[in-house]
Amino acid sequence: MRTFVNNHRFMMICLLTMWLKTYIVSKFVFNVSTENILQTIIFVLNPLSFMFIVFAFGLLMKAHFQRWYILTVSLLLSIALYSNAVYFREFTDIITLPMLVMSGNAGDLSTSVFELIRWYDVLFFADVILFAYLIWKKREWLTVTQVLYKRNKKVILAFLVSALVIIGLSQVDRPENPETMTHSFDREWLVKRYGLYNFYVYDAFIHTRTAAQALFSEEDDWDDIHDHLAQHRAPANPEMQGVASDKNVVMISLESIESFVIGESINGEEITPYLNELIGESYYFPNFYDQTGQGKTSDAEFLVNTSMYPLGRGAVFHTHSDNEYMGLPDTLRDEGYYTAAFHANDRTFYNRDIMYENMGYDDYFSQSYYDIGGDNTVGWGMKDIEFFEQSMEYLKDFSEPFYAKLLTLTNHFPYELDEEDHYIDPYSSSSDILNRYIPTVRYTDEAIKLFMEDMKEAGLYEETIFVFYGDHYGIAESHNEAMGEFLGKEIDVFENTQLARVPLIIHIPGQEGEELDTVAGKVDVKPTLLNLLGIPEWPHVMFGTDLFSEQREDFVVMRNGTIVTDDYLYVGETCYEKETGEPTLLESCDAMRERGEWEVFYSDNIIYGDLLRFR
Ligand code: GP9
Ligand code: MN
Repeated sequence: MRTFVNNHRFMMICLLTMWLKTYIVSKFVFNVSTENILQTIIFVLNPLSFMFIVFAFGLLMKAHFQRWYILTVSLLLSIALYSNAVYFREFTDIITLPMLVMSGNAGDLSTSVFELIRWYDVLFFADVILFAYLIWKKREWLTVTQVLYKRNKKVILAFLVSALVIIGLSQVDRPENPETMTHSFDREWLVKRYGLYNFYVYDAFIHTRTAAQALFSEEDDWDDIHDHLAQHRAPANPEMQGVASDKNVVMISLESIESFVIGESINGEEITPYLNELIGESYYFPNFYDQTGQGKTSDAEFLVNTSMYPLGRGAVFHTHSDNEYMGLPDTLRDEGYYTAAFHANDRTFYNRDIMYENMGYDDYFSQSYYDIGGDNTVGWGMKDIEFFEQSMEYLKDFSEPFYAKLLTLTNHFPYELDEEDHYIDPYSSSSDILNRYIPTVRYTDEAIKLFMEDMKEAGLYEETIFVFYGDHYGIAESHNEAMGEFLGKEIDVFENTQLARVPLIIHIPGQEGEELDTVAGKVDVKPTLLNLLGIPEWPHVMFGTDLFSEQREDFVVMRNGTIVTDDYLYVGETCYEKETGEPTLLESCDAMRERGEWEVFYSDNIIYGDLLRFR
């Protein structure tokens, strides 16, 4: 043992430092808590299993290569740790492999990323910098020796066996019902159980498996899916059928707007005065939950246009843009509509250029269609008011009926806005993000008001139905303390789930509207719209149900595995009674959990298998 250490000082030092660093970061940054001593031991040892294998492989290399290999491995592991630490700070999620292809979006992300970086982050790399320095200065002392497998099998085997023992150990402490499908999208759970590095091994496995799925899928795969859909199908409301036949459809994605701002005031000033007024004469859904995954805005677009679930890993716009879909724009085009999307961002962002065409948009009015510059930009890009003004110039000339999808941008994290555009003062709480969020939401509200006035002026208002939806959460869980100050109550699991609600407003000029408290999500938008427009559901494959249906079950499943019905909440393997907010028997949630798991499972299967090509 001693000779081994003497011969491999460099490897031993790197291994021990990386292990310690991984433990500290995983424990404190990812906020992992363990429930018993066995879990703690597993958690502490976990990173070693991966590192033993990777470092053992290095031992076989010639000394010169080995030195660089160890340094590179340490650097790569540090990068993995650091990027996840930064991402987790705001989004309380782990970066998955398909998200790496999204890094093409990095240029536009810069405003968001800078907000998350701290000067002391350089400490994440202090050890690697030190190693590099030592290699240069203390090369003699930092021994590196090649291990010849033929002569020293035992050394290599010892490493591999130790790794296997650790992996085996993490299987000992299994929960009662280990392989629920929920776990495959509970990344925090996976990291706690298997460690960050092994998570990537698992993620790579899932990646390959799902990539292969399209090759082996066949028409028969539909049978079970049809059965599932038929079982939960609720007929659309006949009274609402066709009430908006041949009207134009304007759908507006409200960037990061959550339901908690609706109807709220600060110092007597409403945060969303226009939306509040509009809700008074619209159908409003206060129990409408965010079902997006890592593809955020684009996942929301996917949901409302396909009535299928976005994926649990990465953005479906990125990973499956070649698939066959039955997009809402496509359907409307068949009905004689002209279809267009408006968004003042680069056309390739989120692969929209490809996905929009795939889903059936005739045109995409992206960044280059707008006059952008001077003082009409802030944060991520063009300010909403100008965006709507300039969009209107195109929209006015559209042939009717049309389906126009407009995506706002100003209310995007980190919620920057010039003083002169503040229609309300920032909030004052412990979170700058929440404080700044209030004026940017208010600004978008103003932009919507002006747009609606323009629609009236252009004579288009009466002939159009409007759908507004909050695309996804705006204030991440990491700001729950400030959210507690805002709402004047503690944010427990129940309240946290309620905060996953985003507004859905369906405005049909000439109709009074009403508030409908059905529990729902974006997956329900497409069937609802089809019915309002008088378009038959068949042959559309839809996981949602008409929001006006008398027979619809109150039900929503989110991509983090949370499920909500009228009576229960199922969150993180606990079943809560909604009325009391208290945990109750897990059995009470069995039926909804089963439905939820199959829902996303089948939807994922359609996407991974590209099953719509068989239709
Ligand atoms: C980018 C915009 C914002 O074009 O839609 O995307 P997000 O970061 O909210 O997913
Ligand atoms: Mn968004």
